[in-house]
Amino acid sequence: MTRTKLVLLVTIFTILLAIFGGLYWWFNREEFGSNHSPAGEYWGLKAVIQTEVDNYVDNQGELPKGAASPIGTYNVTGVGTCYIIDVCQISTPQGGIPPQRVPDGFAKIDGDGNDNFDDPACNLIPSSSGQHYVWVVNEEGYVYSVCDENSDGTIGPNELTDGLIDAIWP
Ligand SMILES: [Ca+2]
Ligand SMILES: [Ca+2]
Repeated sequence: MTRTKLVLLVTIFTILLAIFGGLYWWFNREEFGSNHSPAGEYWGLKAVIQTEVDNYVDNQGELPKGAASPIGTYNVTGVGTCYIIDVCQISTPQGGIPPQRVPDGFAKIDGDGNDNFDDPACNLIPSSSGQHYVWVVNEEGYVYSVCDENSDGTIGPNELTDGLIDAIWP
């Protein structure tokens, strides 16, 4: 085999490798991006909130349920009374959720005492309108959510269930 033929062979082999690598990536890109599924986003955010709640409890010795007084409560099905989490208290100074950049998945509900933005001392706003979840914490510090499943702007009696509801996100 001449040197030219060898170089040609190696070049062709390299190009084929690149093509198959590209195809492999193309057909597996959904799998690689699975964290962007509703379930991936929901559980990812829940884990972040749980970490920030844990940090807050460690640092402050109390639940992040409002600066001056508790924002409000929801009675989560199968869990019991939970406090609405103050999004500002899990945003600073611990820093897991950057100030002014609340991620998707935090709902703002008309009226007082019913969502994560309702602490009068908190000036954060949701990432956009039409979000579905309000995040709460029970007395033991475990994070749960309730969901405005029917998008009517309230958390009704049938919407007090923890977890990703009907793949609704955010
Ligand atoms: Ca509200
Ligand atoms: Ca509702």
